[in-house]
Amino acid sequence: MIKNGIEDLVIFGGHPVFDDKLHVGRPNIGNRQHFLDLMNDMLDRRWFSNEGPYVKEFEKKIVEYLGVKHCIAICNGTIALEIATRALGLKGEIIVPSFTFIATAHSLQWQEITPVFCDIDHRTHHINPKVIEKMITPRTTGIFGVHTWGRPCDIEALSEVAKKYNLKLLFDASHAFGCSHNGKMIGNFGNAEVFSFHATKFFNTFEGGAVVTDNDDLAIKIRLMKNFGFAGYDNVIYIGTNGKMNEASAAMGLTNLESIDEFVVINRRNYECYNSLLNNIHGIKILRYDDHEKQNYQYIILEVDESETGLSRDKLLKVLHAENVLARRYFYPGCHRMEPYSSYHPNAGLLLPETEKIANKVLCLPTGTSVRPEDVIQICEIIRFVVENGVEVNQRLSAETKR
Ligand code: T4K
Repeated sequence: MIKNGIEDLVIFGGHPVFDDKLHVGRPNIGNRQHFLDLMNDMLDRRWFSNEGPYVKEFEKKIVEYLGVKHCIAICNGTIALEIATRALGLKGEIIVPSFTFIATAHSLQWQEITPVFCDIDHRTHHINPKVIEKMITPRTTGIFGVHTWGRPCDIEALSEVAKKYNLKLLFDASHAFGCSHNGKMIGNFGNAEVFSFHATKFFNTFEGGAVVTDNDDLAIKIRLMKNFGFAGYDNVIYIGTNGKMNEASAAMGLTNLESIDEFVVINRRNYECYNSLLNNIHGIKILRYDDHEKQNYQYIILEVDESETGLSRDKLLKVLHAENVLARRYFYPGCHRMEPYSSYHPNAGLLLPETEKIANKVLCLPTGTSVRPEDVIQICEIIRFVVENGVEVNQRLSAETKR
């Protein structure tokens, strides 16, 4: 490692370990030529959207891959959440974790449904089913579980609460494409599950998403709603929107589906490398995946315990960014601390102690097919070096901030 003393850190005047920026969320890309061939055919065909042949094939392949009855491809995950919510007839209040990407909450508020933020279990980072019952009111119509980091939330417990109170259960499975729970692919649970296929996701269609469900009537409704509510020419039977996936996205999806196993192999290699190099650093905990299930290993998640490292997550982040390692604080500061929610309920944090604790500790590191093992080794060496010199780095950063 090239750092002999803390003055070698870029933040104190040294040279960066990486010349180019290393991002979290660099897209995984399948066979380029295959994609370009599909694009050529698409241009020849002059069919770009509106249930084109690639979208139909893509939906069929997703149905086969997940073992679900229906897949409706959508233009992105946020619109997919909105459409699924509306098609399920949800209104009033829906219980959601605050520790999630803002789109989970916004997809509800956009429809004037109130997201009621529920605390997480700090061990799993998932909505805590034990707390949910306390948040149910006569206005509650549903629960959103989020399979954060691709690890399934407590599906059985959530299903029980939903059944007991006659609530709909929808899963935001944006992180969990290609993952399983008890051997069954994510996509098969609750009333419906929603995926994001955004560029930064394990599996991407540039922008994109899908709703998957086994419910025939719900699937028909979603399919109509994503096309303005049109049921044939000149006949609109629901309020709808434009949620259609375009053909270029579907072609990217078809291309990437063929390489999905290779993406997993690379992500797993990176995860194992991170895991072995970081697991004995005091105050740094890496989130583990259950190797008995199918995983996509897309998120390398650390919890930084300042009482042991001597410096906060935010200071570690600052040092890493200076070295061109663009780690991210997903999902800081929690939806309840963002607008409009923080104005509506300024004291919501009092009911979300675990969310607040985890949102202040979590750091997400770069992985994916663009990240090489030698990059991972270097990133881990920087982290080890900074934590080993945590007290000194902290003091110096604090002194510089005061100046
Ligand atoms: N629910 C959950 C739980 C979600 O995580 C998300 C999306 C959704 C719902 C909504 O699904 P979508 O409507 O997005 O399909 C990013 C993504 O934009 C967002 O899709 C994702 N979650 C979220 C976790 O991360 P930002 O604001 O952090 O994006 P940004 O622009 O900072 O990009 C992230 C990193 O990725 C950057 O470091 C650069 C890199 N990047 C990004 C793009 C777009 C690339 O290298 N290439 C690219 O093409 O939200």
